[in-house]
Amino acid sequence: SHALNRASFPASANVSRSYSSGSLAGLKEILNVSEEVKDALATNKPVIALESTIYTHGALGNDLDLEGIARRNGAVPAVVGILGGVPTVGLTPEEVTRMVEGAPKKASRRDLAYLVGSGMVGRKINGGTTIAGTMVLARLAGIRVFGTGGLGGVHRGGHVSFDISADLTELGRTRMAVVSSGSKGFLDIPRTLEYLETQGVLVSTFADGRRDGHVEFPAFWARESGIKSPFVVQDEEHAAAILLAQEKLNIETGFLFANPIPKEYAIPGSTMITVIEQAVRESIEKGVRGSENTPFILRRIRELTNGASVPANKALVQANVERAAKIAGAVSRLVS
Ligand code: PSU
Ligand code: MN
Repeated sequence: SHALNRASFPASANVSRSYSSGSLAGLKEILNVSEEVKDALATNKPVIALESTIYTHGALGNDLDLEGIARRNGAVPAVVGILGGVPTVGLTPEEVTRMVEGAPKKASRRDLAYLVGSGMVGRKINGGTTIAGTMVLARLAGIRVFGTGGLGGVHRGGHVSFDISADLTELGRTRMAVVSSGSKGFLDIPRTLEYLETQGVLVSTFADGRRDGHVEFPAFWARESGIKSPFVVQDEEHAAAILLAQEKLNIETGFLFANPIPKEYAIPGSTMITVIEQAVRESIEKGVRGSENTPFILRRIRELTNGASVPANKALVQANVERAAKIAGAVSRLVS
């Protein structure tokens, strides 16, 4: 059953004969883009990417209504994931449910070809795409903006363990505007920002009426991290202009647009600190490594706060999706 089933390879997929770097030949047969998303992209309608790890490994529940929020703010939502080995941009809610119930893997950049290639030989695996995995597939589809919760980062002790999220290197190599609430407090935020600087990634925080010198990089549940944001972005149109400037400059690097959690949902850093320290300590004691570390810590934080972290997490993702939709709208207006 491990024998390569040639018949299952798309006939003209560019897999063996004429490999040429940078060519997108064969992509159409492999990447499944929904009709709605395809049509929106072809007609310059705003489209935003949404990730699926949030559903498969984030355990926030399935009542986030991110698609509804995108639509109410003028953008077509494109949930990205790997359904039965097929990389898909524009999953329906039913497809997401099927994926969540079908023993999904967490799919970052390194996992994509394994899951897709396995599907080609009849081993149909589901993959919830992380921010990095979502960026790769959404970029191939031609999407420019992506709304999500919290970016992965350099883990505490990451300068020793090397646990540094592939989200950071992906931002360094893939042009996509990622809207997140900064990085989670369980990460090493100063080193995460250093790493993004090395990768050439613009980090810019929405001003929300604050003066430029007074805007901190947000820390997920908290609006402030104690660290000044490298740059400040005034509004969605400003973000869109930066994105289009990058295209004109032909720089393939991505952006992080940080959107602080809505004030009424923010949890003070001091409240989270003991919980975060316990969750991180347990992950080290148990030797939780690799891709399992972030889901482990997220689950423990949820348990240790008796679920109190969940409404805040939901609210910030929803606010980021709204921002992303508005940025996509501004991009469409600027290029039309
Ligand atoms: N933040 C959350 N929930 C999540 C994640 C981040 O609040 O589910 C996911 C995202 O998909 C992110 C991934 O890309 O965790 C990072 O995992 P890692 O640290 O293994 O790269
Ligand atoms: Mn990691």
